[in-house]
Amino acid sequence: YSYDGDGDMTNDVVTMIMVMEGSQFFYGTAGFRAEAHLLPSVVFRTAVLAALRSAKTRSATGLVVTASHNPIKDNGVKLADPSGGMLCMEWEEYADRLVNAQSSLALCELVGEIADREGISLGDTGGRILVGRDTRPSGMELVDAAKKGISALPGMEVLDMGVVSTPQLHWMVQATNRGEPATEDDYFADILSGYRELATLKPTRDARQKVLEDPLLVDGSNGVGAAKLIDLQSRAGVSSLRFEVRNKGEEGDGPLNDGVGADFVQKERLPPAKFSEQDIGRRCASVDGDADRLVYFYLEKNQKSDSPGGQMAVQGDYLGSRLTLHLLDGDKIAVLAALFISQQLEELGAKDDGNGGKSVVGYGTVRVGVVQTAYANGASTKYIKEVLGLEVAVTPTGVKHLHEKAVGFDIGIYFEANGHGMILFGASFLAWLNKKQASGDCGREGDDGFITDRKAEVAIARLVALSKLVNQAVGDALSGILLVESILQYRQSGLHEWNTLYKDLPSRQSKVMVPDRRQIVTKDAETKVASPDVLQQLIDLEIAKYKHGRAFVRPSGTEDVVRVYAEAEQQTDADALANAIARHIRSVLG
Ligand code: G16
Repeated sequence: YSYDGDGDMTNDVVTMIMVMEGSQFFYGTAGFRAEAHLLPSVVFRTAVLAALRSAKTRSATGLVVTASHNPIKDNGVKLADPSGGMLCMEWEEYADRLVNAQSSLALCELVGEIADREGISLGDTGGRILVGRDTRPSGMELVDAAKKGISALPGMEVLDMGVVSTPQLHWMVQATNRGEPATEDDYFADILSGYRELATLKPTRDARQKVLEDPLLVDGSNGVGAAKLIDLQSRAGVSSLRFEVRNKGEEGDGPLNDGVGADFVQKERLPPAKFSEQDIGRRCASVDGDADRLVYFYLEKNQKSDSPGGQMAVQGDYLGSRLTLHLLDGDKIAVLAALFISQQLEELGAKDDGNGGKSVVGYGTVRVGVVQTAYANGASTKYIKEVLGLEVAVTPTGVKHLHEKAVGFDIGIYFEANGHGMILFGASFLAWLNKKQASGDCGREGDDGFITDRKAEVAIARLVALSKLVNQAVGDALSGILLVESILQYRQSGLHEWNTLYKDLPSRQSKVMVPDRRQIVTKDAETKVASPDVLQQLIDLEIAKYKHGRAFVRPSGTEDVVRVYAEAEQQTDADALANAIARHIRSVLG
């Protein structure tokens, strides 16, 4: 509690501990999200939890005020654990209970209960919480609520990092707990050092390198990513990294995430605002509102178009009329990264061990795995398993699940189709790479002494550089751009060649609004509905009608909708399957 000079609880704190009567909040896929005016109390209470977690772990934790891809009227709050990853899932239950406690007394009792269970002495807490926010207008007020929640526990230090991307805040928490400098300058220096190292390890230049000489055209979703990308480019100071950023959230630009951003491009398969016929053939990318998701795309003139030219009234006019958008989503990024890593392991002389691992002399088995969700296009999974010969693991939606699985690999590549993901290097394999690089002993004993294996040496240097370039805390669109640009430069190819590595099966995603989405309970990594069972029976009957049909439904953890995914051999079939399932959801759930 905070008290004013007379010992009364201050008004603003009283406001913070009130809960909206009848409201129910769930920590969901990635923190609490709702219309911003509902959130001061939610943020205050979540901040109390961030402080408790810091006290428990005796490490810094993070709190970021953002609703990522949601519309501008929403806001939200997510917590970063001391590792820099998402809040440990066992503590999500505490978050739900704290936020939904119906009185100040119940709230205080609950704080006491958590402290007892976790062995935290409330009289002797201490800790540090890094707080950040995205560009939403409601952000400042909610950061104030967070600061009050943190200060409700004695001895807590708040570090206000200001407007940052969500992945920057996660990175800062990770760096702080490693005892390393953790400012925004340090973040940029870290990811750029990996980029610069990789750039020096490109294969010899040839004429095809021209492919990447144009700047990358980036849709900033009118959010925090736009300014950060411009900053990244100016700090990089290299000609190979040039961006033309549109939708920067400046005067004359539209609202955050409205007809722009990675979520819009990936779900609608439409060009974002301010992209047009002029951009045909250019290398384009789109980030989301808090810059933790990334997709690439390019536009092509639609040959079948018979629609007249002239101004386009709405963006939707594009599709099926004048422009075709070729999407390179999270699955394609995962494949590009997996291919690059496999090539480096080959240069290191790795051999398949017959159990999905790669055997590397001097280290042993290197397990490389790709972690996906049910949204992954079936064609990407097939390519990873059959062409690259790598293991694939499937988890429920939410990077917290994918990250947990990826930790089990020496190199865990995880990406959701929506563009959220990263590459995680296991500590022992990374230590081995670093040691090899430092000792320079890549080679073998020959008749005339030690023969350096230049190929292996370069491959090791590339993998070490990759581990620096990729934000090791959480999926990050900025570091993702450095990753993709580096690999394209290495391959000396553009988006078309990347896109033709494999052909996506046609798919359709849609959202259905129902009175209570939580009536749907899923199982088997969200691929099946456990209840109501009749819904799964109806879905199975629909799937059976289409060649290569696959579909599933799940309640969203960030929006008040049920999501539908359908895949089939033909686009019209995928659309029909998604529509039929949406109708069944309405008829079963109302
Ligand atoms: C968050 C999560 C992602 C998840 C996405 C959609 O992304 O971090 O892992 O894929 O929500 O989740 P759902 O389908 O449950 O709404 P973001 O970018 O919105 O923070």
